[in-house]
Amino acid sequence: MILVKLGGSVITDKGKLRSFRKLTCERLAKELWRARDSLTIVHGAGSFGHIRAKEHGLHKGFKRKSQLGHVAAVQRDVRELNLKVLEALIDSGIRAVSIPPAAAATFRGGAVASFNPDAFRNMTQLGLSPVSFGDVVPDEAMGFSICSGDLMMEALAKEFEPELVVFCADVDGVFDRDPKRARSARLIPDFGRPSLKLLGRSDAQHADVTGSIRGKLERMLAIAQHCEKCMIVNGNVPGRLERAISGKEVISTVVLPG
Ligand code: IP8
Repeated sequence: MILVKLGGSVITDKGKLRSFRKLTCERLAKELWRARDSLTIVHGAGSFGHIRAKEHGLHKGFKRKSQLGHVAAVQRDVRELNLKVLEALIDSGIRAVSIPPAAAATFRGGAVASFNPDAFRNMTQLGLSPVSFGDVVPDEAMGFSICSGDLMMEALAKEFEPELVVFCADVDGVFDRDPKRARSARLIPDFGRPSLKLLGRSDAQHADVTGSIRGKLERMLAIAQHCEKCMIVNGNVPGRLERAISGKEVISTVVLPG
């Protein structure tokens, strides 16, 4: 199995509420189709989730009744995005079916409390490609919480031990500094746990409702323990995703088990 995360910053314009990057998503769908392998896909929420979730503190769980309308709106918005992604995938020939996180997992304190892989397994065995996504989910401790697509990636990697895990980001991989701010930033081609020390100072100011870059990298290091290869590629550059999933050489960061 190949497990792919389509990052929210690639398939949406993260600065503009509910803005879908249709052409990019359609291109990525075509690249995925050419892989012609057993595929499980997870996508981020981008501007269909993060903007409103941050504005109303949805990542902090239930605090006041006035949040509830926003919980409903974010749930609706990420489903709208999910439909758009499904449409792009199906149009490109991938038999994509949606599995929202709460259909397969329960959550406590913002973490996965239990995970039932049956829906993913059954769909995959039939020859379908499950598609999950970042969502607002019921939470046994917090009332509700945000399930990042990365949480689903980790649960799926642990369960299915894919041969390849690919994270599609809006940068070439992991850099020693923020490549969008520092022109001298250097790509780290192989990223292991010791490489965490190479990262610039706290990136908390870039954190979204599902955490900082450092936190996301910690999760990828954990995922790398459950697959043969885990890599980050730039989804904005045509062909990179396709090269990655066909095992060709490609500009990327390979995340080493740590
Ligand atoms: O974009 C976030 O998922 P992510 C989900 O994969 C929401 O981190 C609702 C903000």
